[in-house]
Amino acid sequence: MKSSIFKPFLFIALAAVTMGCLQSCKPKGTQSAAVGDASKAYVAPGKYDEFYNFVSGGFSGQMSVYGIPSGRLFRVIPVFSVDPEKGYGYSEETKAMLNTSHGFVPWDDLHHIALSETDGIQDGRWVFGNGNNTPRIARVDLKTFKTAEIIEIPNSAGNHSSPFITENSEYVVAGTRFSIPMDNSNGDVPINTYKQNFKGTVSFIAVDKTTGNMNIAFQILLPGVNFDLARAGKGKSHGWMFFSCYNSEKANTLLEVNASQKDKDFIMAVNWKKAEEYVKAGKGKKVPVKYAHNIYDEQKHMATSIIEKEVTMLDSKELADMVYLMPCPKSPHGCDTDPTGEYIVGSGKLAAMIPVFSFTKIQDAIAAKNYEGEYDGIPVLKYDAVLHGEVKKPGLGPLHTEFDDKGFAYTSFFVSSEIVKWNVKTLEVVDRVPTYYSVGHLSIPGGPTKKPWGKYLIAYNKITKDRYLPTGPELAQSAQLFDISGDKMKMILDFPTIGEPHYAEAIPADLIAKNSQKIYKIEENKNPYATLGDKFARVERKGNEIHVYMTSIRSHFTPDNIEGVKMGDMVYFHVTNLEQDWDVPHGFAVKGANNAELLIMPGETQTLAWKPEKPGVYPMYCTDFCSALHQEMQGYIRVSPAGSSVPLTFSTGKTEPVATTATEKK
Ligand code: RUQ
Ligand code: CUA
Repeated sequence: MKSSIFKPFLFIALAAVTMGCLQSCKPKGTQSAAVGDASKAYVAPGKYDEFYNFVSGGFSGQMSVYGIPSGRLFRVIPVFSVDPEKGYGYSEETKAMLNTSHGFVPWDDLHHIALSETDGIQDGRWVFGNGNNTPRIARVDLKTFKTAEIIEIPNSAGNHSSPFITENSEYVVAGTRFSIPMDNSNGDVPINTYKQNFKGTVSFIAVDKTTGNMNIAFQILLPGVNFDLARAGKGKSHGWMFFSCYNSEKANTLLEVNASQKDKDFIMAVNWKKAEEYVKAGKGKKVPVKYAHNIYDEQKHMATSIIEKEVTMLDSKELADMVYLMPCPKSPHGCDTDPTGEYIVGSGKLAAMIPVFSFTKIQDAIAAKNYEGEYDGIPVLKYDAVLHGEVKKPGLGPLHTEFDDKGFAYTSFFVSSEIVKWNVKTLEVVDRVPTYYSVGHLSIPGGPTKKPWGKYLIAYNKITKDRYLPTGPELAQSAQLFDISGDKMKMILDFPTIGEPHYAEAIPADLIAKNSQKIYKIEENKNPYATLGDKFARVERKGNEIHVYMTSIRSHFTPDNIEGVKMGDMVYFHVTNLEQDWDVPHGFAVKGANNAELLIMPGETQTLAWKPEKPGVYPMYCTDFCSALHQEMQGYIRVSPAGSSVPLTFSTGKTEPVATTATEKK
């Protein structure tokens, strides 16, 4: 029955593919079936959600955090973006987070999420995200939900197959989407010398077990193809990383045609344990590069940025037994490994089936040197020798696959706008359900790990069309929630997302909630500009710099009257929030600052820099409703002309004149 419903559509859509139409098609007559049973997604007021969902924000450069099953938005975490709500990228302490080898870059395109793992199970410590455009990997600390570290990736462009993580968080990987001339070569070459001059790399970024701090352990120099996605092996395939590659044609123009010539591209299998041996044996070349490494110090409440100068490069042409290629039809996008680590699923965007590779067969084929040839010096394994089997006629435009806890895989189909559930061992399709519309990534709690938690599946759709009230030319981006606890998938909720959602991960709430930090301890505040009590509040002049050491506590600033600032001065408000209660941030804003507010957490110090543009009296106030007298939490700062003799004074609670000048006497 299933096939009779879908065959006509499959036929039409296949015809569309052959005609070169790869836009998504909206399934006909689906609108009536598109209303879900939301009672299963209902979380009563005051009740908690069962899972956190960390969702990439695409071209917003952010990450957002939702509750599942309610779809309630809890937080937007700025990562590769400035955020006026939190002052991230605006405060002096956070600006360095967005430093790169070519300066301050306050935007990026964040596609993929990776939650840290221990023994192949999500451990709730960190979440990683990639920046595509200025190749970067970020780490967000899940105690504070703040971006804690950003590392730039040299020799890379369009950092897309990133950041995928190994089962003990040994590494997050980053693969270049664009092949390019390497950073330390002469890049001024004709574009059509692609085949001679362009190379690809993948980077293995080691993650410190205790601190989470990242460093680029090594890069692997590879043929000039495009790397798209990646997944770590797990269990029996731990020690391997799999990357999908397209453009094995090495086209440098009109890729939609020229990179779709060959029947098969590749899944690349990297034996990273072997790579580690080569690094240890000194087989890596030290390559001069330049990349920024930014770390936020939790005690100083301050980021530092250093520029690193070198990376270790392993050449795939010279070092044997490290990299293998498996033919994969046709322009593969997703590359996903099942919970056992035995099966590797390649999703060829232009293929009408899904190939599933077997790790055991890959090992056998390598041992028997069962190659069909070489590609730029890298052995290409025989397709039939490594194939577990193909999922036949699953749908059109397969993109990504997630796994549940019962041996099933769920693949998203962009062109036919549906999710298809299939049995990983038997490769039989057992269920399919439409999405509204044109799904990209999928997420099942624990879906990419050794231990999927199952229960829900979330689809992140590319097109919303008629799902929500219109909001002008651009509609809300959208996710859809499915109940997968039974045999059949059931849609139970639509919810809008921030930015374009790509990959997301979901994790049981208790793995994170129990560690969530409530305050910063004031006695641990090591910010060099901290003011650890009202009595230390002061204003100091250092040449043309005015440093205001200010405290905030319900409901006043100390000091709240400042005079003696002169034109040409740069004023730094170093505001320390003395509160030691959960959820009592204070804000800080001063009129005329061409910047953002500060939002200062309890026990934290943050700094706003302000250069006054003309003499006058400027109000300042707390921006976050903090008590019944929040509206009274305000003050003034007076700015005088450059040559003025107004002395530098500051006070709180003083009403007599603090300064007298000739003009005021009149
Ligand atoms: S991608 S919609 Cu940038 Cu992960 Cu597949
Ligand atoms: Cu402090 Cu409002």
